[in-house]
Amino acid sequence: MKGRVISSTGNWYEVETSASQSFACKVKGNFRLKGLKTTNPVAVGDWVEIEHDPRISSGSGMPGGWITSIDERRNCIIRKSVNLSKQTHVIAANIDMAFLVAGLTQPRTPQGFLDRFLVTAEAYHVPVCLIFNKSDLFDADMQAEYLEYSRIYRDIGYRVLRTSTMDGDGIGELKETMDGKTCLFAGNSGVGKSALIHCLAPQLNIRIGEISQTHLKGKHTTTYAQMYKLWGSTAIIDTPGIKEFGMVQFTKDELALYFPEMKELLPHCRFSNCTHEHEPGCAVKAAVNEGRIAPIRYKSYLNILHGEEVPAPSLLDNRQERK
Ligand SMILES: Nc1nc2c(ncn2[C@@H]2O[C@H](COP(=O)(O)OP(=O)(O)O)[C@@H](O)[C@H]2O)c(=O)[nH]1
Ligand SMILES: [Mg+2]
Ligand SMILES: [Zn+2]
Repeated sequence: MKGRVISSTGNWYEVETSASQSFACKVKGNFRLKGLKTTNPVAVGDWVEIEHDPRISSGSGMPGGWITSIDERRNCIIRKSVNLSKQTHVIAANIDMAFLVAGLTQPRTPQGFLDRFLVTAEAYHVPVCLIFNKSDLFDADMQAEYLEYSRIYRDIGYRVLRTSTMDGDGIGELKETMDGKTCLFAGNSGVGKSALIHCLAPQLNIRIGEISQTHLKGKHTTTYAQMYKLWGSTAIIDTPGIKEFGMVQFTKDELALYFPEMKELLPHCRFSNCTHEHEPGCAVKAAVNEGRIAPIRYKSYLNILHGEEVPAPSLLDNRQERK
């Protein structure tokens, strides 16, 4: 049977089949040995092949089974394993789109945060939709700022939406954008992630990004991602307990590859190891000077290059709200 991993507690994986039946599965032993330097061979979001086995029981009441194979992943999000520093832990796999909820007011999301998030998502091959929420609070200046942001980010290939959970602005468009996708919501605390999820699926009593009481009671310090169905095949992956995401290891000469508007220009720089900062014959700088690259994006590039910005934002819902 084919199914999708919707939650995991380390040893057990809950797999939902296309017939909406859930199985508590274990992974065949030889699987674990197959080389990969990850602490978990299977992650939430993975598409897997399972075999029902009545002898297997997790005590959860679900029928038991074995995961016998995993489909190739289109992308995955990883972090360094807590205990074994050389190993990585796959947090979630096969994310169709990450939604970065941003604020222009109450709170404001720094633009450097947006760009760092986008760089990280590019490195992970996860498409992004930017959501400017709380549009009911926008005054004329913020509205102008929103239009400027949407022009800049749409130009380089990102989807940009404006929403309000108060008056319903843009919620229909957001639903359309999410439809049929496995989504991940991120954004700094207070921007309205929980409110948006509640708007989208009021029937679901999920508290995205918040560690549930049951998790807190457990002795595990690590919590695991969980997939929730919103409607149809539309789902959201929640990743409680993970604050930082700064595990994308890229070298400085790779950085421009994660700026879509710079990527295509790179072959035209005079020097193949151009940092696009002060070299002569730099195609990126020429594009900035000619207005083909937004100055704020170039500034973010330089900030990240010099590591002067705030720590990398999480591609995962962050935990700042937890006291
Ligand atoms: N005015 C306004 N307030 C909002 C909107 N969305 C959320 N809020 C409020 O912003 C605060 C933080 O929202 P919450 O969903 O908890 O943010 P989270 O930390 O990103 O999950 C709450 O008081 C919400 O009621 C919105 O579209 N407009
Ligand atoms: Mg929240
Ligand atoms: Zn250059």
